[in-house]
Amino acid sequence: MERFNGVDFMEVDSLLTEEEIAVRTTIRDFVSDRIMPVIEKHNREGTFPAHLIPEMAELGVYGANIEGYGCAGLNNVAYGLIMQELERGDSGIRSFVSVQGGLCMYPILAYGSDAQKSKYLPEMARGKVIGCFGLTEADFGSNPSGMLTTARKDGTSYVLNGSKMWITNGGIAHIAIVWAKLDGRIRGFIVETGTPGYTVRDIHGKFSLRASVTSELAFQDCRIPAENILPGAEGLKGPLGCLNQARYGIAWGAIGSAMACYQEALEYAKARIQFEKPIAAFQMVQEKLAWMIREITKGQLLVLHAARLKDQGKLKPEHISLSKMNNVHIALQTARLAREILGASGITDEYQCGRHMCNLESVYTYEGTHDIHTLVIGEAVTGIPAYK
Ligand code: TGC
Ligand code: FAD
Repeated sequence: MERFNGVDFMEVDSLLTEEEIAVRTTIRDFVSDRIMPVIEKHNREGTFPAHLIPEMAELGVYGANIEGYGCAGLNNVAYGLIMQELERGDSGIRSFVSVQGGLCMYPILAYGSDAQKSKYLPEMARGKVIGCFGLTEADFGSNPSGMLTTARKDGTSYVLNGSKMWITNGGIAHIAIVWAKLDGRIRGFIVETGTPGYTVRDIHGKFSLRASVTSELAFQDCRIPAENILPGAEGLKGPLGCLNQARYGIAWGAIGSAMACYQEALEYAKARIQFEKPIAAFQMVQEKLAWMIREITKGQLLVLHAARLKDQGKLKPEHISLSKMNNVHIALQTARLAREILGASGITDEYQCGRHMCNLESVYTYEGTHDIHTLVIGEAVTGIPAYK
């Protein structure tokens, strides 16, 4: 498979360590060799390339920034570069890894008991146990605090009732991290997916994230052992703490999609002849390419700074909101411009930009919509919440 050499207009690589570059090279090669040859087929057929799960475990991508439990223990730059490279392949692959690490391993690590950590984390790092994260409900997306799913203590069990919508990895998961109200307060539960009363229905007909499994989960008197509650999480800040991890990864991942689209548009523009010239020679095409590389470069610097702050324990939720919303926005615009530069060719899956463009529509909406992140930043700068 043809190598991808990355996009680095302003020597951003000079700010990376040798180890960070080595991690990136490993994942970049994996994406070129193992993801690119199969991704259009999976996207067309609407299937997730599950055969890659153990291969990605070998590379240490699940919970890669977690210390111990068989995880890679990388810093947050290397972790971000993994997300970037995976999303250069496809947002669905990065989603799978984000959910596994940021939304399922992280809550067990941060809020779980020692027994839960040793039971699940090593198996999850090895890709033997796959997780999904159930926060959103059909009527409670941006406003998860209104959720209707409940948990009731009954002897040595909790009994769950309700449903969750739009759940990544739902149909292929072995465990679900489910957020439900216990006596009116949001708590997290580990639900093993074979439990009686737990059902899953995959959502079809998606034009976005087609190479990712998205499902609805339903709980009808679903009885789980009392030890499956996450003891350290209470209130909405529990799930929002997990979203901080995954949103951070998305901010990096979006740059990967943008780099793929930019590279494709640049090569196409240099090769495509109209009016006896390569279209790259026209000012209006150059303006688009210049916009893309300008925004990609700013996005690269933004996430690199965010990563260094995260490694120092200084990254705040509003910094993550700014990084996620900015980078997904510019990635989506880059994909649209690339599609435009490719003309009619841009609407077929012989090229990547259309797939990235459709994927990024989901990325723009999930993990907090663009507008919700705008309001998070609005609250941070004014001190006034404007969600309600
Ligand atoms: P609010 O009253 O502001 O906050 C409730 C409590 O949470 C605390 N908090 C945070 N804690 C940690 N991290 C954050 N980012 C936090 N933001 C707020 C806050 O301090 C408070 O704590 P306490 O001690 O006072 O209880 O809550 P609100 O109900 O007004 O909502 C605020 C809002 C709108 C920002 C929040 O609900 C939100 O972020 N909504 C968006 C929902 C969302 O992002 N859903 C994502 C679902 S998962 C998903 O999409 C996975 S896709 C995965 C993939 O495939 O990659
Ligand atoms: P709504 O909340 O109904 O929003 C609709 C529109 O209204 C948006 O434009 C929004 O910005 C706007 N809006 C809402 N409130 C306000 C406000 N206060 N001010 C201004 N504008 C507002 N969830 C999970 O829990 N786990 C998962 O694994 C998961 N995976 C997903 C995978 C995919 C492919 C998709 C598409 C979604 C996934 N989600 C998941 C759900 C996702 O987090 C929600 O779709 C998202 O939070 C938005 O909720 P909603 O779709 O209900 O939109």
